[in-house]
Amino acid sequence: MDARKIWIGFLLITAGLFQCAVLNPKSGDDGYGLWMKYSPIRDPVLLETYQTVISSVMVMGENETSGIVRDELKRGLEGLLVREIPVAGSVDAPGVLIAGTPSDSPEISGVVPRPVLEALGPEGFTIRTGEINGHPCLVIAANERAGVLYGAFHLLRLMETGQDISEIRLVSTPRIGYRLLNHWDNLDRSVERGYAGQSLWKWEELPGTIDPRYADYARANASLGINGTVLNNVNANPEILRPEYLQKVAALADVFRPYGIRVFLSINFSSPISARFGLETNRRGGIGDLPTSDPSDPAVRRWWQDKAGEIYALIPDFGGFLVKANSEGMPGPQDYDRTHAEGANMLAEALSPHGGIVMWRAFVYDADVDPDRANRAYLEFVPLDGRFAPNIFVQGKNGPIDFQPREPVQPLFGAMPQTPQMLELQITQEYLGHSTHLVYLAPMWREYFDFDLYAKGPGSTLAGIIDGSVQGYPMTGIAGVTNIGDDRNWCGHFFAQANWYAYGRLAWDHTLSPGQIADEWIRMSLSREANVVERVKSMMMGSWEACIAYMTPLGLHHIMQEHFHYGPQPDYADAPRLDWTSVYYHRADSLGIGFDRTPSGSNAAGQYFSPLREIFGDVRTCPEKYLLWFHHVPWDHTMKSGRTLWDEMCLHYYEGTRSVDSMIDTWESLRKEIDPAIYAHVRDKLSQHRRDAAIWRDTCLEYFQTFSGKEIRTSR
Ligand code: BDP
Repeated sequence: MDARKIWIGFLLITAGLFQCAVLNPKSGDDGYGLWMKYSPIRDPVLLETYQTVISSVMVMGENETSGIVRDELKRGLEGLLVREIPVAGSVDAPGVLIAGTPSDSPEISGVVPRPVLEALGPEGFTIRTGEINGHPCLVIAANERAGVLYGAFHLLRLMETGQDISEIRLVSTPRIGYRLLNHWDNLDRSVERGYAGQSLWKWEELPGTIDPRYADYARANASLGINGTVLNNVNANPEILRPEYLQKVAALADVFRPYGIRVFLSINFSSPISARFGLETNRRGGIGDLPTSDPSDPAVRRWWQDKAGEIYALIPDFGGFLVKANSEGMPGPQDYDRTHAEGANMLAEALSPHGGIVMWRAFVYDADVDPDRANRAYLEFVPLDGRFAPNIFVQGKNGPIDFQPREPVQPLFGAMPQTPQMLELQITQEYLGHSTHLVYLAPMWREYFDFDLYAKGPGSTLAGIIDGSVQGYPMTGIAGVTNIGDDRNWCGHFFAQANWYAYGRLAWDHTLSPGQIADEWIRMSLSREANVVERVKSMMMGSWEACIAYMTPLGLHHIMQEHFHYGPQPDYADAPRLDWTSVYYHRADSLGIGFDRTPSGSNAAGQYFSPLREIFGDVRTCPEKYLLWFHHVPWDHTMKSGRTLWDEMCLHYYEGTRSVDSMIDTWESLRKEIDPAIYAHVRDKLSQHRRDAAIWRDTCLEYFQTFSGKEIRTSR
């Protein structure tokens, strides 16, 4: 063998060893287990208390869900308590954990008072201590099986986060009815705005092969109380409604059902059209045999009714349709001079006999409606209030533009009192650094939930509108555009798992604080050491404001790269339409910067209820976080700090990047206390994050400086 071959052999072996050491998930935590790690409780006092309260489990009922509950409790408790937890058949000793519904078990009705059970509704649960046959026991009770599962996960969460359960009397019910994930997954397994690999759904293998990961996905969602999932992209391919795809959808629904999760589909409004007809209004070609999809045409209505019948024959608990219509080139009722309401009502009519709903998106921004994109959804939808069938939600994004790092709340919320409005949040970080930047989104969602729209006077928060308490909606819903893909760690960035977690927790209970949610997530996913928890929490809690500061401070928005939406591109001007460009949004010129949305400009401020319209409309009262959203402000304008707008903007950009530096310092200080694989993964992400943040800062400031003509100040 010559020396060259020996050398190549040596290189190959070294590369192999490196791969095993660095890439082999077994060498550390690969993140697959999410927040359900159930690592042993180290605090001896706590361990002993828990061991006294629980020594065996008894899950009532013989059905798939009770099997899942039994397995989860056994797995969780054995992990946490480091001992075997036997399955009991009766209560003849202290410490039995009993879980079930009153119909599955007489013991439950004996130990949980009837009014408590009644107050739980279909999905709520109670966890309480009690006594059966003279023995102290712990009970998880719910009226429906999914509630028992939610209760089981909640008990494990309480234990993982070190809560006292020795005298527990807890009742928990969801504040919002439909708690959904929206997948923007395409049938070719690409994911629109997905940064964590391909779609989980292996359409080519379904329905014959069921990837075990589907159940893991359902389990993770059930642990948060998520009760539905829209499987495919809102830019929907009509193929999804073909019989062969419906078989695949039904196979997924079968996996999810025992976890309390219903499936929904995004549909293409042109589905009934034959590919032979009308390709101008039907950019993909439909799957039907009709020349039109006009909602007033009886044949079109019948087509949808038949399709609904076909779906429900396969999936009796099918949830309904999500629809993006007349938006970004998608077909819709306006192609036939019909309204959004007429289009939605046709689908609602088809689904209603089966109990299904329509989620009709309000993400529309037709340039003919108003010159300012921010005004358009309100102008199109408010006049339609009262014209939607009862099983329709109008689903709106949180802000009037598009999932920007920060937006004021979409003024449409609260302005359609007769139409249940569903809130759409984006968990995937389309505009917040994809799966590279560490941005914990719960503080952002908290700000949106707490935003007072004054729709019925003070206290009309977005949360109150969505949960129906402000306007009394008969049904309530929330959707989160997922960040999940087939990457081993599900979300691309380990910390992006916290956003999935936080979304689910807030969908169940929007009153939770971001700090509490972060605390739980860290303890369950990373470490229970108090000083690790505190340091990691500090990284998470400041991360959203940091991102805003180095990307789009003080109300700036949509100055990111065209289409890709990752890096900065403030000089982007060359689009087919002005309202797709950065210069349209920031409006920087020699006098100042920002979008005049006061009555002297586009008057988007005027779409809000009083006193918000006055507050936002006046540069003296407009909160500085929204300043450049609503006002074109001179570079020398004096800010609350006493600095000029220009200096303040420089300061924000620099403080944003400095926050990323301190996140890195904090993470490095944790090196010895964190699983090595997670440590290395996050460290690598953070170093790219730091580079990106500096690029954002320098690109934006250098570009805006060409207008302001002022010196860039890097510190206070
Ligand atoms: C934008 C995304 C685009 C989506 C669209 C939507 O850039 O990919 O299709 O929203 O929500 O944010 O329909």
